[in-house]
Amino acid sequence: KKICVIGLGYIGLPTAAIFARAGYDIVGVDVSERVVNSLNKGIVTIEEAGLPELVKEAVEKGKLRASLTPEEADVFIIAVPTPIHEDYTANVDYVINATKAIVPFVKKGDVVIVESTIPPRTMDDVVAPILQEAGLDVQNDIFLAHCPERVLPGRILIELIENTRIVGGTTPVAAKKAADVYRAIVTGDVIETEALTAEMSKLMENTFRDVNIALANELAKISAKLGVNAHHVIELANKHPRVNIHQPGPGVGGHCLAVDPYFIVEKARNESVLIKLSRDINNSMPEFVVEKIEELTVQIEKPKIAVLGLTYKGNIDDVRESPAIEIYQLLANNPRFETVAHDPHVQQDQVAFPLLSLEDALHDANVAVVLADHNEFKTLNSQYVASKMKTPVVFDTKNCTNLDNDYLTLYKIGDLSG
Ligand code: SAJ
Repeated sequence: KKICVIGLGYIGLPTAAIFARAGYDIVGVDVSERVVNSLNKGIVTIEEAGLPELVKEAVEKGKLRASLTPEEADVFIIAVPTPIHEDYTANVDYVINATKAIVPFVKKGDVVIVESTIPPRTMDDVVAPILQEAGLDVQNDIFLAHCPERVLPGRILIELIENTRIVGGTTPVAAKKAADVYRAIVTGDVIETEALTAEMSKLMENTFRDVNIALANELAKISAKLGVNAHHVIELANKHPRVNIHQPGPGVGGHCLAVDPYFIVEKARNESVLIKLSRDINNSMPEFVVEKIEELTVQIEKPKIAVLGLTYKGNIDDVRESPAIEIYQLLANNPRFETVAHDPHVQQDQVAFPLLSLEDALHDANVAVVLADHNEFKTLNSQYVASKMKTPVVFDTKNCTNLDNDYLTLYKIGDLSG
């Protein structure tokens, strides 16, 4: 069997590699020449545990290759991004373009799967009509389904195989045919449903998390006001068997949690009150962090702030929608501060400002603010940090460091008592 995977990003590439390992012939399609050329040399351009080895092997065995244009195949998997417009509505242009690009190659009996996260009704209202208008009968001749990806960056290769998959067909037969594609590689359950239910369940998974994080972030703000340690409160409340308060932080980033809830809001604006408010609360966290940094440095004339961590979460290289970048910019735009940044996982060409080594960033700094829970920060040594800084103050917004108050003053997002 041959599979054509459109979009060789965080989802498409690992998916392509796993199917290739299972013995399928895979052609991966991407609009970027750089991505296509590197892949054909067996080189991976994204950071994900285990991926370089897997891709290299698949390419060497001739099971995986890349191309700028789609080809005939038995199965088409569309895994392109769905970014968000400035007015917080979904931009499904890449999904539309990918669907149009495969149209000339889709034949009777083929399975067409959209993995990209999409607003509810996109399969029925946008994707199906494109294929239909091109003369393909989506009720009978081809099998069209939405199978949302649900993997966690950093654990993609494990979760692609072990997680339960939801397959929403535009017809029951399509659901079955598409589900069978995944059953060849997935050890978790593969559940068949309708396209709209699949679209909505994917969006609600991330919305559930976003709303719960908003609750934790609100608790952090309340705790700052009342002078109570939010981290202790969470730990104790979570001893209850049915309570699971999430972790407060500098905001919610990434291209999933910070985006997907808006896809629901867009389609049911008046009804999505809590969902919208949660987005607003999480979006307010960078400002909250900067406010606290201002409070910590009122006495200092031109405080030097060392921003440690720019990715949207720990141990990845992804800076998309990262609240850390926003915090850096808020600080850098404020002439009161001298702001420097360090991130061991980010390359200089990913950001528009200079990246320093840890040592240079900490040198003579007044406050070090930890914005990502990278392993490198979890193991920071108190004496080392204190020895480099001018005034040894650390603000840990991820509650991840193991620094001790003997050598420096440690503030946390949920505990600003110092
Ligand atoms: N965060 C908190 N507090 C928490 C948990 C997370 O502030 O208690 C923050 C993180 O620091 C980060 C953001 O939330 O900025 C999102 O991180 P995440 O690890 O929760 O999720 P993502 O965006 O990397 O991946 C999510 C996952 N969804 C769920 O866990 C429900 C993943 O399974 C999805 O596949 C992915 O979105 C996606 O592509 O939709």
